Amino acid sequence: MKRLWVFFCLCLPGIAGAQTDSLLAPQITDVPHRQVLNLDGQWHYIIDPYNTGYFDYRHHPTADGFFRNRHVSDPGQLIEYNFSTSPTLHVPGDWNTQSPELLYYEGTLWYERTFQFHPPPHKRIFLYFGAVNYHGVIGLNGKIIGEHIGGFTPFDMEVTHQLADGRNFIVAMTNNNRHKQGVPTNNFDWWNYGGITRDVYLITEPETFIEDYFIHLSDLQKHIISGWVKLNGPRADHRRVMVSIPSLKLNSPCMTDGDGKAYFSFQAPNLVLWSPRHPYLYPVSIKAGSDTLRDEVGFRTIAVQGTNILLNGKPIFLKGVCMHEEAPFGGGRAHSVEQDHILLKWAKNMGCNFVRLAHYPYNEAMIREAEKMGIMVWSEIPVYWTIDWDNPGTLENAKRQLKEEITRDKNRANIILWSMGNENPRLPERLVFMKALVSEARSLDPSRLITAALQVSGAHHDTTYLDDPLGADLDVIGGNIYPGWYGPPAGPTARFTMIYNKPLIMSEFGAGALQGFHGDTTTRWTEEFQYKVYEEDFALLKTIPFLRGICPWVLKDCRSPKRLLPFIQDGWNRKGLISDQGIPKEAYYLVKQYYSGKTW
Ligand code: GCB
Repeated sequence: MKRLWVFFCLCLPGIAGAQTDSLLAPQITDVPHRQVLNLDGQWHYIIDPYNTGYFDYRHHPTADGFFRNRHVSDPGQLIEYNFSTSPTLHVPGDWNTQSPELLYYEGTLWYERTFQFHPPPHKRIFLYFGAVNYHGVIGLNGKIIGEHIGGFTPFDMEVTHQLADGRNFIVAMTNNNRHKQGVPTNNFDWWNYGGITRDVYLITEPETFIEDYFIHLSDLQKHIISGWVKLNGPRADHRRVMVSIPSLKLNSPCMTDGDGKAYFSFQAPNLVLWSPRHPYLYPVSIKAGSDTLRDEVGFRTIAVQGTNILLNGKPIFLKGVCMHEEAPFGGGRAHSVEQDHILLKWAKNMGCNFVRLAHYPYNEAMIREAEKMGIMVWSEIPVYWTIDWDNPGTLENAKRQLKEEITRDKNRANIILWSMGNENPRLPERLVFMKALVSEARSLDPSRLITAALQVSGAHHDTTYLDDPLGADLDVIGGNIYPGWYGPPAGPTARFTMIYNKPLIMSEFGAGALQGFHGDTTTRWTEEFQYKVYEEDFALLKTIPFLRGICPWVLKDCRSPKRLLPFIQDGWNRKGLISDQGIPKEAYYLVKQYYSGKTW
């Protein structure tokens, strides 16, 4: 029954915008510290624009189609696909940049790989995907075991009883079609990289194991650390759990309740706090029965007071930059710590203590790397521009992605802001949708600040106004402005005002330039033009008394099929401060200069 449902879901675009986790296991967190078999590498693939993999040779729909991974057993047999003689793609990685014929491809692509595994006794095994963009249906040894919608968050399935001793195979149907009712919808300004874009692991756990935990500094004055631990398995209830910070000689025992959840709270005197200047992480261990899980955790508080953002009780200014999760040289989805490190290093060298990870959740390694480097993070879900506000399935989908993001990253000290979306139009139905997301985020994680990148409503004389009603529900207002690029330049008398007595982050501003193209400051696309826009923007920004952070758009030129101007754009959004080949433009040095002198 479930399998047929999957088939119909794939074929009916109306349903494909919705999210299902009916076949998925609860989300396992802290995956980098678990015992895994890494299934990255070369996977066979079949491009299937007509969804043939769901039909048999008589053109009858079948639920398991290519998932069976059949091979001819006699030479007269008709089987019109063969994974083992098909080409390969590297996992993790987008398909677009691995083969010229796939650069613009949107549709279904099947992946297959075999692996050897000997299931150990008395263990539970989970198959984990870091991300599949946008829709993934996963099969193991010929049977569908899970389905996920949403291109930037992880999911896992328990496969303890589906694994064979020895040879096993996975077949994954992946589909990156854009949908009106999807999150994001069918119109966005980045490359729709398809495929298995993040790591694939087999996770081995004891029968009862630590599924998830939350640990944070809940009281700055009293140095109270609190949180919870969730066990999964037959012996999850009424069990002893020990939370320890060995370097502080702190051990906090607690007991799980009838739902397998244990709450703890303890005092940690002499705690060294996490901050960009001193991104200190403590080894933390959690022990429950035969399972021990480790992590490195930073402790800090984040709050708002009037128009100030307080990190560990002290006002901070966020010197940021917007990013896309795109490889530093030449584009493609970034998927390795090395790539992440280069991007973050570029930001850090420019003087950043903050990055806006626009417009979707990035890979976990990126967040952890930024945490080690002392870079604070704005993390966002892809509720971008206009989406299908009235569609309950779309709201469910957005909430699910938000939950998966927060579940994965809630223990990262550097994430200070959850962003609910970007530049959404001011419609009554959008307000209802966004308010629902804000209250979902607050109930999932009351310890962080909530923001969104809002559009300004226009300018009157020289004054730009921000009065989006969503601002009333946010802790920090994000504002996107493009004077001098999409509108008239910000002249010397330009001013910015908003109706909220809250901190403002100018979450986007900037201009395009083709690196190496020089001319005068009136010639669009020259580095000089971009530089001049930045000079004018900085002059305006200095006049805003409630400004508490800025993140220019964008760190590096990024691929976008919407950017069509020949010889200048050629499929790239050129607002990067750094070129697609990693070369800084003039404006990069201007931002660096501002950040080095900035004592706001
Ligand atoms: C925006 C969007 C961003 C675009 C950028 C641009 O306002 O938030 O995704 O790429 O403008 O370059 O126009």
